[in-house]
Amino acid sequence: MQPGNSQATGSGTSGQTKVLKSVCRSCHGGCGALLHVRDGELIKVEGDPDSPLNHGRLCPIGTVTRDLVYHPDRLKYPLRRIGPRGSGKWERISWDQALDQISAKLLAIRAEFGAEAIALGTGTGRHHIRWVSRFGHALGTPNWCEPGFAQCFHPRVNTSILTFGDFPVCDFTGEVPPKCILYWGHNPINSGPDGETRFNVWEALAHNPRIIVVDPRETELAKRAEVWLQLRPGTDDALGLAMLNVIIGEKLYDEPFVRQWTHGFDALAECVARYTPEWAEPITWVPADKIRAAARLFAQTKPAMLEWGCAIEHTPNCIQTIRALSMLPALTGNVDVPGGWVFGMKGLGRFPSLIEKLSPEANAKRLGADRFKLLGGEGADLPACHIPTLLDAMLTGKPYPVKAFLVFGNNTLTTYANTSHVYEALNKLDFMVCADLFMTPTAELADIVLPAASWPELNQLAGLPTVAANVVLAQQQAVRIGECKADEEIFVELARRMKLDSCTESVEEVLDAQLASGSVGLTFAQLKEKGFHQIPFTYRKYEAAGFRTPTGKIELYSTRFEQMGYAPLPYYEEPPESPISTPEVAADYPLVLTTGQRIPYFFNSEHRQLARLRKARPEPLVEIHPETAAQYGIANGDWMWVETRRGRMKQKAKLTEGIDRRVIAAEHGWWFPDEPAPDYGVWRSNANLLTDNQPPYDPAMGTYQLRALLCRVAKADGR
Ligand SMILES: Nc1nc2c(c(=O)[nH]1)N[C@H]1C(S)=C(S)[C@@H](COP(=O)(O)OP(=O)(O)OC[C@H]3O[C@@H](n4cnc5c(=O)[nH]c(N)nc54)[C@H](O)[C@@H]3O)O[C@H]1N2
Ligand SMILES: Nc1nc2c(c(=O)[nH]1)N[C@H]1C(S)=C(S)[C@@H](COP(=O)(O)OP(=O)(O)OC[C@H]3O[C@@H](n4cnc5c(=O)[nH]c(N)nc54)[C@H](O)[C@@H]3O)O[C@H]1N2
Ligand code: SF4
Ligand SMILES: [Mo]
Repeated sequence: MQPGNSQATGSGTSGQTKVLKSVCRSCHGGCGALLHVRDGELIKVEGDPDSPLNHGRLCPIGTVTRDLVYHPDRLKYPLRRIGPRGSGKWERISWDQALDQISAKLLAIRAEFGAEAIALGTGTGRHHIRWVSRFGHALGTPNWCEPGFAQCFHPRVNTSILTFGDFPVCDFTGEVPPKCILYWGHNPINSGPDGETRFNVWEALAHNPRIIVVDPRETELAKRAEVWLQLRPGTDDALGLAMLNVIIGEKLYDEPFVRQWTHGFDALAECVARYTPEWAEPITWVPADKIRAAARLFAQTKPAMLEWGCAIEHTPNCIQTIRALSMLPALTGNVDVPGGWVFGMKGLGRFPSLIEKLSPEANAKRLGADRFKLLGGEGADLPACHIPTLLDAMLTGKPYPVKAFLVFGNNTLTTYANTSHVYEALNKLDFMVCADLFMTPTAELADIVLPAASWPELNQLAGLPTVAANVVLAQQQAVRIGECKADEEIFVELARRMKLDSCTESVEEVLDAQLASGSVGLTFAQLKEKGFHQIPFTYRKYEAAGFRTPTGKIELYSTRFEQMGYAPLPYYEEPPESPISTPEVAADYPLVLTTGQRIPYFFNSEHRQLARLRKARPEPLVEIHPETAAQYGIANGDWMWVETRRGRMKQKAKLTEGIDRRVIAAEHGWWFPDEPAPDYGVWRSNANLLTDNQPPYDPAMGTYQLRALLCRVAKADGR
């Protein structure tokens, strides 16, 4: 820890402790936090007891925030690479030098190849995520991306907006607790729901709801569940369609609601008639009678909510899976009701994304947007480019060259699928910049590395649940480490230096403008004092205004999908690599692989530096059934190879009866910051050495395959 390196904002006199209200952003965020500052140092971080989102609690990651802020390996000043790419040789430079060099290089690339030759990358749900596209739009490039975008949350958001006219979230903070929760491909005990806090989930569980879990692994929630559907990874859509078949076939739906508020029920009924539980059983490996039991329990217990996770978004049929699953609450009338799915109050206001700065020609150049309209085109809420198409453009110069990549908070080599392909593409770039808290194997490939401020070091707004924004919170700067800058500040300074005609206002001006366009009625300075603002909630908003879809109803039959050339009704498609679709591959790679079940101590590839967290999970774990392990001579705790057609990696075997004999589950995000630069062991235990970023993709979203692949295993000699 280096106390001399930090300085508190405000005027606390020596010895006096100042307590600032903020919001933790070490995951997707949301927990209210109290930052205790004395003599310019962050001395304590605790949960805010007043926050309706966590009632004073913090998870293991939030608890060690001080260790993160003051970690000796934090990047503290800008660096310029002095050896060849990947040589690990760096020199310290000033911010002026860094910004001048970046500015000159980007202007030169823009002049020679066009703005679209500059791409921007970021990470999931970051405080600055909207600023990445804002800066891109000001610069004139439509190409920004995030490895979760086609794979995480946004498929649910965009599909829901087209189906319901809005994005539904679970009503965790209302008066009425849910009586039934269906957890689908989601384990919020470990992860926290996307855009809501895990503590709200725990509070709902305290009311003893009836629980249904759809998961190939026996999680803590699966152990508590009344019905656990242990499906084959990647077959969620088949299971969802079979549940719809039961709900419609046995007339378990809410008939008056369906009649008045849905569009296309008869077409859906006809569509799912063939998807019987008996049809689904051999595909999903779930017995037909269990599928019936789950469908009946969900339909007959009210209020019920669907808590869905990213597992359903890690397959190339993700959009139709989401469409099918979203019809479970819709048909059972669990929409915008207390204790069910609700639409939020949108308190946060409109973020000035500067998308209007992109000309129609520039917009049309967004890589992949012509094919994947829910990702980058007319069906997208926040249009982004398609990562595999971007990587191809870096590699081949087609459809046009991409020369520069600016990465603000992503460890590309660990979280993009198919690491070897990604590595090859990044090595083709003319210019790469990484802003991060720490040096990473990805940042080692950059030309310039910038030190980013961590969450207690910066000002921002957060709206929880994400998209719904019923609670608006201020994140506020308590300290600053070294020469770190908030990503937002870096964008403003770069825009000014490049003499762009927008994105040059100060961060606080933008925060105020955003608040002014919402319903909170406070400036950022006022909200900081208050900490958070909760918007009074109303249910059944559709009764006054209808649903914001072309038909004014929930579109079981989607007119917008039809218009864009996508299937208006859900259908099942077998994963592209599976025992059924590629038996010839299965002959060599007989096991089904899923990756990425969340670890409570780390956020994706982060936090391996933090000793107190790493002690809880020193090494990566891969789950395997004891009988399968025995077949390959693998014992609990052995290092074990997992190999696919793309490559191999090793993790430590965790033998468990809670997984099917035919399934392997590997953790994602692994690298070893304690090992030598420039690789930091990223080629050893990284699940994305196994995953696939090649076609087929989801036809509407461009999603690739992370969770239903074929693999083989073998005992490894050691680490
Ligand atoms: N502590 C912590 N919290 C996190 C994260 C983290 O890394 N660490 N990551 C954040 C991110 S980016 C996200 S998207 C969320 C994700 O959080 P969740 O949505 O909860 O997702 P996971 O834990 O990845 O997976 C949930 C479950 O899906 C199961 N699963 C695997 N394959 C399949 C399948 O094919 N079908 C079904 N139905 N289930 C399957 C896994 O066994 C796992 O138990 O968590 C966020 N929160
Ligand atoms: N195999 C497999 N791959 C997956 C998944 C899976 O389940 N399986 N999950 C996918 C999903 S759902 C997602 S969302 C993505 C997640 O992918 P990302 O969200 O991109 O996560 P990371 O690659 O871990 O990148 C986070 C980086 O940001 C840095 N960082 C943290 N805070 C800040 C900050 O304030 N500013 C800056 N500049 N940097 C910061 C961290 O140090 C870290 O290096 O991964 C995807 N990849
Ligand atoms: S759940 Fe997320 S927001 Fe809450 S304390 Fe943990 S890391 Fe922070
Ligand atoms: Mo994610």
